[in-house]
Amino acid sequence: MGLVISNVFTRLSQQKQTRLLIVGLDAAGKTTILYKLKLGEVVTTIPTLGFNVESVEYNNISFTVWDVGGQGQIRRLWKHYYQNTKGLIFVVDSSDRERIEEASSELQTLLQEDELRDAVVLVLANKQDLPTAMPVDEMTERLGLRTMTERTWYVQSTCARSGAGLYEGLDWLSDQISKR
Ligand SMILES: Nc1nc2c(ncn2[C@@H]2O[C@H](COP(=O)(O)OP(=O)(O)O)[C@@H](O)[C@H]2O)c(=O)[nH]1
Ligand SMILES: [Mg+2]
Repeated sequence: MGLVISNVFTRLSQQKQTRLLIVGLDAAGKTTILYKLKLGEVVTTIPTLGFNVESVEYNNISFTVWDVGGQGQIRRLWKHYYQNTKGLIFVVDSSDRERIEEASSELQTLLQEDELRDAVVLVLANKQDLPTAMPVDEMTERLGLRTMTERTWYVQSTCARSGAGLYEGLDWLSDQISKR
């Protein structure tokens, strides 16, 4: 995986600085993805109580990961991480039907952030190995992406545990970003 990923990100590494955000509801599989990619040492920081940020630097690319959802003060702190974001990777647990609407509304809220307006959007429909997982088509529909024509987005099915689909998704992302 490590080697393959280094190929995927070669193009991006040639750019000055690329920030990629990996966000989604808790338990979607973000941390699993981060470790699966084996990009380097994962550093966890806690800017304030209850808000965990994981980050990895890989060449000129920084990956920043946190859980979205919930209410209150914490939301305002997210903004500190929006600047220079070229790619938004939104991870969803495809088997979590109960929270798919919450995930959708979090994604829509993020997409309205001014500083994220130019970010390319990669949705990872994760946990596709589970028998109850919603297929990509249904995820696309439920996340309200079909009608979203003003953004560049893509939904990739993944299984973070095995790593399946991660390479394909990131390949699409780095391709889109390096085109800009
Ligand atoms: N079956 C299955 N479980 C997964 C997958 N990805 C993550 N998980 C599990 O889901 C749980 C939450 O994953 P984690 O990475 O901590 O989610 P995070 O809160 O988004 O960082 C863990 O028990 C993972 O092992 C997947 O693709 N398939
Ligand atoms: Mg996590």
